[in-house]
Amino acid sequence: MTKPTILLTRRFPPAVEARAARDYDARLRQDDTPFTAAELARAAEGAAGILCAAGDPLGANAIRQLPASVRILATFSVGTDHIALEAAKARGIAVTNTPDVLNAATAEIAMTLILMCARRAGEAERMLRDRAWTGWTPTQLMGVTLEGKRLGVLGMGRIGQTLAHMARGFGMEIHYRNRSRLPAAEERGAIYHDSDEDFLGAIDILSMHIPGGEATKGWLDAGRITLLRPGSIVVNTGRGTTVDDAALCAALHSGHLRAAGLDVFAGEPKIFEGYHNAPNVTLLPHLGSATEETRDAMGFRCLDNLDALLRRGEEPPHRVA
Ligand code: 8YV
Repeated sequence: MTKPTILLTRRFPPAVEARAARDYDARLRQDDTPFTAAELARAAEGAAGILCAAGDPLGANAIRQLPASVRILATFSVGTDHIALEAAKARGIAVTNTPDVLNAATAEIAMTLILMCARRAGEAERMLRDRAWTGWTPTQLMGVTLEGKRLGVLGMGRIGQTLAHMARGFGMEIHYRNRSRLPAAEERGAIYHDSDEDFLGAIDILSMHIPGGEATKGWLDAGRITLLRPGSIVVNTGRGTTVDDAALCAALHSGHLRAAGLDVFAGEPKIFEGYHNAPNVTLLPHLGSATEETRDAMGFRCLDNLDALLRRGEEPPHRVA
């Protein structure tokens, strides 16, 4: 039996590329820069599946240009906001994602940012690198301790719940805002809020885990930031588009917010200019899922989905469109 052809749009972990090459006529890339829409269409000529990632051109226009051979887009991400799902549906192209396998890694990055913000680790590290440390003092770089603080999880899905579990280990009290209240077994004592006002006014640290897209664009705007208590911390590991960057920067400069930790940005890899000189912001380059274990598991999940449709003619297990 001839192997189906798939295109891998980026360089993926070696174990993922090896499995792809074993089971498919796999088009691997040496160059790791994202294709343009026209390049993607050309590279996918004759391919039945595309293993793609965030940053690839998968808007409606690019999907319309894909060759007729393409039956499935398996994205190496849980988020699908970079893909025009309706356009894929209209073309009869299945879309799959990689839920669950990145819960721990992404929650770890949220916890990293919470710790860095609370303990001013970014500022402190920059001070040493700048050769600006003149010696220990009793009041130098005082942060806040996490024990007893109220963590507000916005979007209590799988990643949010994993973070809540970690934060309980630091002695934090968990509050959450979600589309709907979770069953008690998943809530595990976390306090549900049915309005943004209640939620934002009740917490010390906001951790954002909501998807991107039109519905959540600019969710954390000036009005909602005002609802946070003075001295609060904001962390975002979901999607950058959910934050109004100018409003967040203004609240950092005014001191209304103690600190912010961001792993995701609108318009990545460019970031809002104001973040470059805000002293109390910690910036990471979208590291959420970047562990060896997780990136292998994400790639294998993509291949499981491709296998289901292209090698066995079955419904892919993680189909989102
Ligand atoms: C991905 C992510 O690795 O899964 C997601 O939604 O944000 C990341 O962890 C990245 O988007 C590459 O596709």
